[in-house]
Amino acid sequence: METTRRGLLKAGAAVAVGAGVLGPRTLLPDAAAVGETALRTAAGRSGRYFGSSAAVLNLLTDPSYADLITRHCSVLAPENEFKWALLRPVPGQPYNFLLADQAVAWAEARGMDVRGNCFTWNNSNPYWFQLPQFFNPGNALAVLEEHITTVMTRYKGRVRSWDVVNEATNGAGYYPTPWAKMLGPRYIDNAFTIAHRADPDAQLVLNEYNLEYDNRYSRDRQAVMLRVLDDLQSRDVPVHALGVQAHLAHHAVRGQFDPAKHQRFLRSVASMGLKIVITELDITDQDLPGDVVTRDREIAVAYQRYLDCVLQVPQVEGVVSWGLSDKHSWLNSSEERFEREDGLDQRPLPFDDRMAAKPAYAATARALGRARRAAPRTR
Ligand code: 9MR
Repeated sequence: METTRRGLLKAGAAVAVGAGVLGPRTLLPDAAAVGETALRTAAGRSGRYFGSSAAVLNLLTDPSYADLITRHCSVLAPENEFKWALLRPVPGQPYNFLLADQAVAWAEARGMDVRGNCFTWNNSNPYWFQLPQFFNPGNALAVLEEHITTVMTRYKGRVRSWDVVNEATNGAGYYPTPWAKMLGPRYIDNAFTIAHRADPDAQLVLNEYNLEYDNRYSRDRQAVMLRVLDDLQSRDVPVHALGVQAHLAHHAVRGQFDPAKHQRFLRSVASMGLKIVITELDITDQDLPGDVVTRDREIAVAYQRYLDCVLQVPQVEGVVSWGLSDKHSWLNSSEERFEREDGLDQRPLPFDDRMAAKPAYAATARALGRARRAAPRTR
């Protein structure tokens, strides 16, 4: 996530503080009523998958978290292990596949599919992208090709879906990522073409954030995204799915989310023959009071609202949560912390920091349970 979005989420939260909480509480099931159905089982009933990101070090060192992910997920998205800075910290030196290999092996041992996040992004890049002797307009395409080809060839047939291009747009057009600066916006064509050559069977995803709301910023981003996808298709660029990150904020799901309009946007994407993956779902709670019961209830209402909307669209093929327990959410990690004014940890995920199901779990299970049947998978 980059600065603009962080700022927006915080600004929105500040406005919403003190606005009170609303929501169709009576519609919410509690965890006991749903039982503790595995979320992947609930998702499977409509032909979908349910997954989560996780840092492999957390999976290897926190057995209760490993059990939770194993039980509920049919897809693992290694949270950072495929990022450029980790795989290729030093130019000219061998790749460091240690953690990525462990993550893929962990998932395979449990029969889980893997989602790769991500190749080109503005963030998580190695320091040498800033040094012209290593990264410049003359060699950027070769650097891109070598990297994507090496990584995808290593995991060919083992990573089913890749976020080839991440966070490429803003409300006005293309976001000035290092790639856009070096190669112009056609770096997107290059990245997808290279990826398709490396593993023709892999699902190739354009992954984007803040496409969800009915506010000006999100609407502009949706319009840009439809244009970008249309342009890519007109040039036969092999993009197979749109990744909708769904890093949501409670106040925005409550006040700036119009399910009918969002479905319309998703259907426009689907009408282009593309699939849609919900790639990074979580819901921040800065605007809510500290009281855990209220917070958890309102976050669950937001989960229900969002998932009931997107799961009516058959081309939404699956949901990946960005972490499963609040204990390991990036929103609470020291580097990325999304501060609440009261200093409390965020509670953005379906399970609490002791791996106990929260109302958001029940809301997720219920939304998955009444989802419309998914269109058949093509990849
Ligand atoms: O959750 C990830 C966090 O641990 C990392 O420090 C951060 C930077 O690499 O990336 C976070 O994940 C991001 C994902 O890769 C792309 N979409 C936004 C996610 C949240 O920033």
